[in-house]
Amino acid sequence: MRRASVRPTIDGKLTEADWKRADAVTFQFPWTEQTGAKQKTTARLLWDDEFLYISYECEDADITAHYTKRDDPTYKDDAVEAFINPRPSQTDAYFGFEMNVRAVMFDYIYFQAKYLVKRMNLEGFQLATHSNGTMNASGDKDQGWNLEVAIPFSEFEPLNSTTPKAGDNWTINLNRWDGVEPDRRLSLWSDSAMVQPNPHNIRRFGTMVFVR
Ligand SMILES: [Ca+2]
Ligand SMILES: [Ca+2]
Repeated sequence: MRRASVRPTIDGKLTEADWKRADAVTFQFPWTEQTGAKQKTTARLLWDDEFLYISYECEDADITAHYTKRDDPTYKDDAVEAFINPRPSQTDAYFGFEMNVRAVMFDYIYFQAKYLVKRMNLEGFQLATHSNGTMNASGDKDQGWNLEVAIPFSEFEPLNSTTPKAGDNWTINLNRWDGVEPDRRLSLWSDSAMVQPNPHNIRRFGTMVFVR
């Protein structure tokens, strides 16, 4: 993951030269029983001294989202997620950020795959989306939507109070929930190896390397 040369403007438009240079990952669909179109997601990461930046480009022919309040179950909408473990020497806890196309944040710390502490609320983050299509109108054909988020490194303090430097590794996964029941799909960067569609498996997170 490269450093940003200029702080991105968090507006949901991925026009920055740094985003164009950033390495891209695309999501896989491990659960063959899920039905509906396998719509492509491309995610990118950047960092600087203060923030971790994540962008998602989601192809989407039918954009839908209903939840509007902090900590609503945004994963039931068209949504993307970042699961972040800033201290890979432990596998007990990680941060979850689940964000829908309305730019609503559901943030929490998940502990021992049992205790979801949603009263953890990020401060100082920026989140924006940009849609090319119409939300909650199933009669037409949409193109897709983007999401752009900046998370201050200071917010990872409960698990890691040091600001990352070049050469550090964290582990993460990036996910997307897409579609309307019964045609609903979970895709992700690193296969969680769960039997049912479920992204929560910290032992299967991928490695994110901070590169100068
Ligand atoms: Ca931007
Ligand atoms: Ca929260």
